[in-house]
Amino acid sequence: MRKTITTALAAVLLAALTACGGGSGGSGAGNGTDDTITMGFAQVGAESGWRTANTKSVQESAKAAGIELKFSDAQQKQENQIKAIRSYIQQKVDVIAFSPVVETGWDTVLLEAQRAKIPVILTDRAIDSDDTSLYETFLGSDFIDEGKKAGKWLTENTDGPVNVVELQGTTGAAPAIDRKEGFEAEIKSRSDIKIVASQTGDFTRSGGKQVMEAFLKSQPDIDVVYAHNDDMGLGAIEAIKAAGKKPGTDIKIITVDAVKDGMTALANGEINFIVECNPLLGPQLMDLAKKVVAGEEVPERVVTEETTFDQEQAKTALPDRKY
Ligand code: GYE
Repeated sequence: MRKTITTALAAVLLAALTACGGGSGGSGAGNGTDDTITMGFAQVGAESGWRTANTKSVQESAKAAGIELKFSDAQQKQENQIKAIRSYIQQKVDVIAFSPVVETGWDTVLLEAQRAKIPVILTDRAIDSDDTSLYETFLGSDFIDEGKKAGKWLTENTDGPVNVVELQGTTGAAPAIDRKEGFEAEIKSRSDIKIVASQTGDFTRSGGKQVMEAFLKSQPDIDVVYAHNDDMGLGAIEAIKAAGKKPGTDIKIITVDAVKDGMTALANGEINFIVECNPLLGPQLMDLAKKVVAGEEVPERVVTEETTFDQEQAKTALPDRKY
């Protein structure tokens, strides 16, 4: 943890220097005037119900923890996220947290943060880099496991032959890559289950609807939709209904997330199974940020605990669902 200690020392030195010079009127420790931690958070976008809940959790938890939050929305574009991170480096925030849109292409900007001695926390999505010194910790779900849970339900609840169409998340994003991988690994045990078509719907409702419309035209025999998130599954439901079929019955639907709209469709019988992915990462993120800024040791991986829901379980869970 040499890097974090250096970071803490640098913060103390900077604070001392600024204090001698009379201060500059900023509010974050990065500006050197008080002990308030300033966090720059580069969010993916506002593509789904999951993301909306995640953003709210981060904003509310920062407030509760007394952390000053600088927040940006990258509209699902990596270049926007890189720009946001660079601006946080320039503003000398105390810590940068971000949820990388895609897995690759981060080394340059994260090296810039490292040189500026600003610690980085990955939240929700991981990066694919050999240099693990570029970030302090990664807080989020095990997406491969989520894909496996979806595949397991399918193998245990269907008789063959089963034709599956897959609605993938954003191309290159960790949850899209891993949910596909976990699902495929699990259905391998059943040679009568086939993925007959697979395409990205970009994690959005409109994307899921559009791709499903095309699948319904090109695939004569669809038994199951596996959507990498609820929103794309909800879009697929619209397309299936428009094609005169009954979602949940004529075509079974499996999704990931378990946000309120997804859980409602599950309880109503239009979705068959949902793997939970918890978006309420804010409180844990703020705890980790405080530790990292203080130069304390943190685990390099913090995994979120999650469950699954069938239709009956959704009916029971829905009234208390927070997102
Ligand atoms: O499942 C999806 C969102 O990264 C876990 O991103 C997140 C995913 C989530 O758009 O709904």
